[in-house]
Amino acid sequence: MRIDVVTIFPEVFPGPLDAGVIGRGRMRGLLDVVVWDLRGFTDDRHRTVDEPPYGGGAGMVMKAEPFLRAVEAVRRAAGTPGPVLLSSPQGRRFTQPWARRLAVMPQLTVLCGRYEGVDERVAAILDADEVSIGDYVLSGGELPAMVIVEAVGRLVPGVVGEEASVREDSFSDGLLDHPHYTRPAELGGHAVPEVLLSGHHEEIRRWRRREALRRTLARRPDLLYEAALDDEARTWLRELRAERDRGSACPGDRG
Ligand code: 4GX
Repeated sequence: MRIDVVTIFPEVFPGPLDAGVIGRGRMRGLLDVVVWDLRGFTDDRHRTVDEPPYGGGAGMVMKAEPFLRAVEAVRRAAGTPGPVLLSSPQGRRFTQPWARRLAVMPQLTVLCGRYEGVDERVAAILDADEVSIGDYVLSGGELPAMVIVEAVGRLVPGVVGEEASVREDSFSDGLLDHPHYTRPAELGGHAVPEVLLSGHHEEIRRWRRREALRRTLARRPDLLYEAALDDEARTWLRELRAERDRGSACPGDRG
């Protein structure tokens, strides 16, 4: 897979994308990250990428033409053009299912905005999807672009060596992951749950799934609306909700 990134700060790449699983995936040619300097697509002496907003107000807005020219160059270079993303707090939330849909594409372009944003016509003309990595304000789209490359890149077949670790990840079934433990078996008065030392694979599977449900209910009940739960999980969830509500004044206040 090829991911093209358009930015006014090309020097911050590859940054963390040189390390670990993504770094190795790039080295092995499974993933190609190509970074483009937006200023290379300006046409004035000052290499201007921003202008004051029409209608007035604070800050600057990124001009459309450099982005449009950059994407034209990306499309010429990439051959097989894929979707264009624009990172923005106004975007739809980036999720694991979205990452999975992107990971089957041969190519992806991520545009990094700065300042107050990017001229609205960029997304309209390029049919770009605005994508938010979360509800907080950053000063540029470079970190979101890296987040997207990391989340999508590790889903490209072969990038993560062990297929099972992608399959068993948090969110793979729409729930949070279960707790993990490693040696020593006792630490600061905290013992590893007995069942994990028992060698009973079926009991371990059931414990993990139940703990994943417990955590999801406690921390991210919103995920339970979307999760595909089988009969076993729905039964446990009823038990876990009852357990929780026995200790609370106002059941129903939570998920
Ligand atoms: N998830 N930012 C983008 C400039 C900007 C604003 C509007 C396009 C439209 C962010 C986030 C994020 C800060 C990146 C503002 N560009 N991006 N930048 N949260 O906060 O994606």
